[in-house]
Amino acid sequence: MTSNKKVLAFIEETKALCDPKEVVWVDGSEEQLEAFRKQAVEEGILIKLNQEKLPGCYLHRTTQNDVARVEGRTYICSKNKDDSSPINNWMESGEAYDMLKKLFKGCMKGRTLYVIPYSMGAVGSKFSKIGIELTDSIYVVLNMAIMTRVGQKVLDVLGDGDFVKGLHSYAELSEEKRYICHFPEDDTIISINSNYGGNVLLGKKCFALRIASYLGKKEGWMAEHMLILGVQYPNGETKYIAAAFPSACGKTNLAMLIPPEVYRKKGYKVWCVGDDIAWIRVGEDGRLYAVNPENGFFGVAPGTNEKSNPNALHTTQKNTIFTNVAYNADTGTVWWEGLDKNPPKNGVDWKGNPWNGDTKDADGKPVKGAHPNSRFTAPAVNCPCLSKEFENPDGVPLSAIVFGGRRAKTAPLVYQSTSWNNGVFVGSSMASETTAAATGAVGVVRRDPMAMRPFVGYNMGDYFAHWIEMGKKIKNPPKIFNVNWFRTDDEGHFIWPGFGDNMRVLDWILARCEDKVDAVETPIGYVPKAEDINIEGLDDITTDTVKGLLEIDKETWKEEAEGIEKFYGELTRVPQELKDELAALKKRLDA
Ligand code: GTP
Ligand code: SPV
Ligand code: MN
Repeated sequence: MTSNKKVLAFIEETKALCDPKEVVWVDGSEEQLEAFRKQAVEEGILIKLNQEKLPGCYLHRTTQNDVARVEGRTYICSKNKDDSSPINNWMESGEAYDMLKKLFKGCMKGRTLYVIPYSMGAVGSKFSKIGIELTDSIYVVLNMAIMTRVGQKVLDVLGDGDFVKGLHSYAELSEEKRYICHFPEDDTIISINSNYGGNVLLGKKCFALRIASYLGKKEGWMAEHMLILGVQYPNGETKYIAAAFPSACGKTNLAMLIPPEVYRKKGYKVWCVGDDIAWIRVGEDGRLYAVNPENGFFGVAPGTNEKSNPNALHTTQKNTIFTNVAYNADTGTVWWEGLDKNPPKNGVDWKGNPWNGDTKDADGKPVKGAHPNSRFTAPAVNCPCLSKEFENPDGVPLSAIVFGGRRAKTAPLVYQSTSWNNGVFVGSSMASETTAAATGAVGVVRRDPMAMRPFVGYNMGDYFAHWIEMGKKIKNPPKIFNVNWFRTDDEGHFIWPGFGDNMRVLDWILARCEDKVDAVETPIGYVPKAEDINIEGLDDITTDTVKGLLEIDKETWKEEAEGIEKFYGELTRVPQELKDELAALKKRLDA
């Protein structure tokens, strides 16, 4: 498979520590993957779904204590504490290795150790990076084979080169002994006692964000929690946008957006390049270029339906692994809240209990069929709106960068920052209500800079400084915006229709990038004139509604500025440029 000494040594070390019964290399062939699927079904890890309705599709249920990323047990490990962030967990590297070694000792006894060589980015492209994940989980193998490019072809490209080491064992799935540790200084990730998504598919958040953000800082590029999409105009031209929203705040939905009829009739199309992660570099022409390093989508199932996101739904109709959704025992298919109005009559919920749409718990409360963070793992090639630039190793040029989150009040539907540094300030001060994508309380507003709070592999202040530094290198920087699809009325209903209708906001954003539309200057930045948001074909939205959505309440924003100041106070190494931006905002609000 390979003569790379570092790979072989990594495997030998792991064998000695974990004591697996055998080592199996993942070669990436369909025959081998099919054998793995068969084995996983035999072992009860996967349920084979109705192959006529859902060819190549399987269902997996995790243990009930292992359903989301565990930020409380996710660590950045470095020599010095201040090289991580006060808002993230830190462990001294040596201490962390010692602690983990004890937990891994003999943990794979009687199990198979799988070797997964994988490439983040198109295999062999100059911006791609290679990882080797060693795992005892066949579920991880099958998911990694969808989410990344895996197998012998990756080893061939690796040759004698360096790679990111990833070691994973589901061990005992013990919550108390669960650790997701990153050693950016050693290109190493170690994860134990989970078998869920972002905790264990080490190419995703662990490598492509935490390790890669650190590499990006060192090497002069950026790893961001961003979707990438292209808006194709009726004249055939396509403009690209990257957008950072926190987990479960609408990246997959926006990335696969279908424009409303008024736009479709004119010939507008939207193409998906990526739905979660962007690696961004400065191109020779002084613009920013973004690639999606992943090869599949690990998307939130609940709420995905024929109306909200038909492209995502279509993407999951073959060769997909569903995790923690409900099972329809009559049809051999899957169901989740918000799919349609026909929950299975003879179903099984995500916990494995008999379930139908009317099932109640002991207190008479409705029981959910699917976990709120249930997911689909689907190949990118399935996506009907996949961009033809998906595999382009040079990436796509960005016209705009968009930040956004869930804010019931405060943030308007959209506004534009006034400069690169002001845009970095807007990103750094983002806040959003927490979601089910991570364990912990849901719906609590927290600061989530650039949607990267859980994903920066080094000091957050240094990360901000890196953004400022990048700005100096970009001759033609993209314009930076902020959006909020989640403003609510007094009864708590979302005011903006969202989903496909977000096209109307993208339209304004791109018009601003080309100086084709005016804006109103406010203390926080440029806001659209209400009449410049196209509401043609929307039944419940008037120009007055849009006015309301764009309103900026000075008193609320003064509180917001206080909140930002408090947040900066919790960090170290916040660049002076951002403190200046904050001071200027306060001054404008007081004027
Ligand atoms: P991660 O995969 O965790 O990074 O999530 P994501 O950012 O890709 O979020 P996703 O697109 O999966 O959406 C998460 C939830 O937000 C789903 O329940 C959607 O239904 C909901 N959502 C997405 N877009 C909109 C929108 O425009 N308006 C409203 N109201 N809800 C939305
Ligand atoms: C997220 O939480 O942002 C996700 C899902 O995309 S996970 O892979 O678990 O990180
Ligand atoms: Mn995500």
